[in-house]
Amino acid sequence: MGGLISYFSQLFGTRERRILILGLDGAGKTTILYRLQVGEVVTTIPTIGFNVETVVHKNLKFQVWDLGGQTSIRPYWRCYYSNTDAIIYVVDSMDRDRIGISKSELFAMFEEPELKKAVLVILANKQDIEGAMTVAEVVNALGLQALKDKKYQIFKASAIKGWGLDESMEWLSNALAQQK
Ligand code: G3D
Ligand code: MG
Repeated sequence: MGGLISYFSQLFGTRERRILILGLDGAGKTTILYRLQVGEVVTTIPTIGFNVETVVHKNLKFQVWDLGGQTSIRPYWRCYYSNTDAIIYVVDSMDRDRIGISKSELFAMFEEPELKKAVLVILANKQDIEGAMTVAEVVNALGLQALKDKKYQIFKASAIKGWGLDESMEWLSNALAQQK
């Protein structure tokens, strides 16, 4: 099998798990998806300006798209929200200019009833670049202190170097295993 998918093996044979990998464009989502080595990535374009990358391995389904940008396409995202078990929210720790937009997108997701019970993993990505925001800075900039009732964890990560992916996926897998 190989790759990080081995962390999720405890979930195989149970019900389907749906995991969304979200964040602004350029955050590193596609890089992470490939890095997870789940399987073949299939890209579909349900509507203009919005493409979805999907990877399925046994009963695990990962789907990726870019948040931010045109608000007119936002309603289409809802088609993908139902039965979401987890969200991997990827932040570009170098992108100080758009961390505020990333925050708004994150909090907009919490308004979605379908996503209320989803476990949240935040990856403060691009930690390999000198001058990147620290995890503490990302926590502050995203206003994560406001998340009182949400099950979440933030990790420092580098999709390029492979940092933080093992720990974060292990945490996620355990959190999902505890979900009813
Ligand atoms: P997205 O799918 O969220 O839009 P991508 O983002 O995965 O396409 O990544 C956007 C760019 O950031 C890519 O560079 C990618 O190589 C780079 N990147 C992703 N993760 C990291 C990281 O952890 N560290 C560094 N240094 N770069 C990263 P290009 O040049 O291909 O646009
Ligand atoms: Mg991408």
